[in-house]
Amino acid sequence: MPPLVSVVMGSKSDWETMIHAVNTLEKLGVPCESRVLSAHRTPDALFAYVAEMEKQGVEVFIAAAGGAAHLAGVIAAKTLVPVLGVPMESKLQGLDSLLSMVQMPAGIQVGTLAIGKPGAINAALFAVAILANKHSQYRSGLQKYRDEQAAEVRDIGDPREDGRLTGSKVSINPPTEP
Ligand code: RP5
Repeated sequence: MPPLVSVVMGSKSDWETMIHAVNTLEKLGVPCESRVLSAHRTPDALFAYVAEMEKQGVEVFIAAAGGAAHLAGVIAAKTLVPVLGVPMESKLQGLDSLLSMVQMPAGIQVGTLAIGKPGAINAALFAVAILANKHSQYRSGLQKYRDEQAAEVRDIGDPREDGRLTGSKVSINPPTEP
């Protein structure tokens, strides 16, 4: 089945974060593919890839990059397909990546998600929400994902009695005065 979502990242060092986007797409049954292509190291290959993906009918690009982080903006400049950007953690904790990605000048749109793993997962969910407008079969998967997430939270009950939370650094009970 041709991919509906393409996950592009600027470096193989981004994969340990972006695997969470791909895992989420696969969990929801979305055909996707993933590539390492850089806006500055392999610009010509990137342009050729974006054109090829458009031809194959891809409906969302997810682009991950760190530092100067122009990958999402460059892809968005070459296609009308929606582009979701995920800023990678970096030497500046990803703040450089976030600001670079989110501060696209008016005229070329990139939907920027959170830094790192949360952004990777949410980019995948956002892509599925976009697809669900046209491909209604993905709506039920998204609903199921939310229902399971809600059930996990409801199941916790009193955190003091939940073995899964043992060892958490979070102090549920404030220290009492002696
Ligand atoms: C960006 O530079 C990549 O997206 C990556 O996040 C960052 C560092 O790349 P490497 O030096 O690890 O290849 O282009």
